[in-house]
Amino acid sequence: MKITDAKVIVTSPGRNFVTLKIMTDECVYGIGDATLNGRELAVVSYLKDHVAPCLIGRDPHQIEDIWQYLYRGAYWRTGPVTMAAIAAVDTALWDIKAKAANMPLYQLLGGKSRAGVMVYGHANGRDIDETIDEVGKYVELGYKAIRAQSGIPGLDSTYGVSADKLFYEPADADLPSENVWSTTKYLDHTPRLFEAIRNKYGFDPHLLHDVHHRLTPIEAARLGKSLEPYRLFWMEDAVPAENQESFRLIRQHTTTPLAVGEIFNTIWDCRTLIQEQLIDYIRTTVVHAGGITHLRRILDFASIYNVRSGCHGATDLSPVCMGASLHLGLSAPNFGVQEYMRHTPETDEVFPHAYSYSDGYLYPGDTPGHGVDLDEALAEKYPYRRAYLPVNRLEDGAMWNW
Ligand code: GCO
Ligand code: MG
Repeated sequence: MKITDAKVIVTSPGRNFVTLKIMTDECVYGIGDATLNGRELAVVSYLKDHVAPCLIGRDPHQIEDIWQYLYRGAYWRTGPVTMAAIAAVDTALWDIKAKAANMPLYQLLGGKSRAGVMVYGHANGRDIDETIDEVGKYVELGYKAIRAQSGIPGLDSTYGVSADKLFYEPADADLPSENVWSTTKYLDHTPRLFEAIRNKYGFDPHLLHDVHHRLTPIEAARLGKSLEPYRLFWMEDAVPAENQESFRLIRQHTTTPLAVGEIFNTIWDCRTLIQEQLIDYIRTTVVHAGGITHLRRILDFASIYNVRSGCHGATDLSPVCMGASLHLGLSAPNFGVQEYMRHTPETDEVFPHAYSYSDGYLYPGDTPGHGVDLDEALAEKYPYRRAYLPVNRLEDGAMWNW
């Protein structure tokens, strides 16, 4: 088999997605997600101008060799743009291999380790009462795990709180909108939120919370400690993690489980975190961490240290990434949970897929490949629109982490 073409498709059915379609001389094609929120066109150029020409004529079955060729061969290693481009190629090649084998991808990854993939949904409200109601909606839908975020008294807008509940989209502006942040107000408010949720729903649903890189290590330690009575499933992205050693300090002070890694690109970004057992869940995902090939390497490494997966699954990761992630989640021995922020009906129509939700779990389906396709004619009807994530400032105007 030979690769005959590699086409990059940009579409915006409510938000931007970049997709790579690799064609072969045997009429089998594969699809990979290459979406990098707010920096989409950089990956488009990387793929079109620098990767596609190198793929033509290669055997698509040589997945590992092509991965190494693109990673080592570029000389300039790692980084979100490079790794999203490599991920797209890798995902498309696994799709081709599984289609050629006439098997769902999870079979090639070792078969099922579990019946379904437990997912968590996003409950968010302007205040504690509204958040409690939103958590209730997810309980009704059968979710076993629910992330809870709430507006903070005294702050106009906060990360993770949206008007449209089920289809929340953070990349909401043509130029970045601005939020204001107060750590003091947040640290006072958040334990109250979880106390109220536990009082209402008891300890049955798993509860998760995303700090979105807002704290310093000692502040994160304090938050983790104050949330211990509410037994969270995890506290996510408590601090920025360029400095992996920060987590040593948090870990010394709290038994609240820790998750991090949605913005990591390689195993090197989490090596210390995993090896020193400073975290419990690694959030790297297919599109931003080098595809199935590299993410599987990270998860295998993590399994030795009792770290489980908690793959990122926000709306900016396309259904193609979700499909691929579900196959890996079904097979990985150390799967933990999969984030599931629902895509809009428009997005689902552009990306017909075999996966389905039922009673708190996603199932990848048994279609050969990863089970997600792209309707190119429909995709064309939604041209690219520039869209940015917000930025965040402290009350005195200084830039802070978003
Ligand atoms: C999450 C994330 C997202 C990100 C978004 C950025 O946990 O789902 O933090 O909401 O902010 O994916 O592109
Ligand atoms: Mg997050």
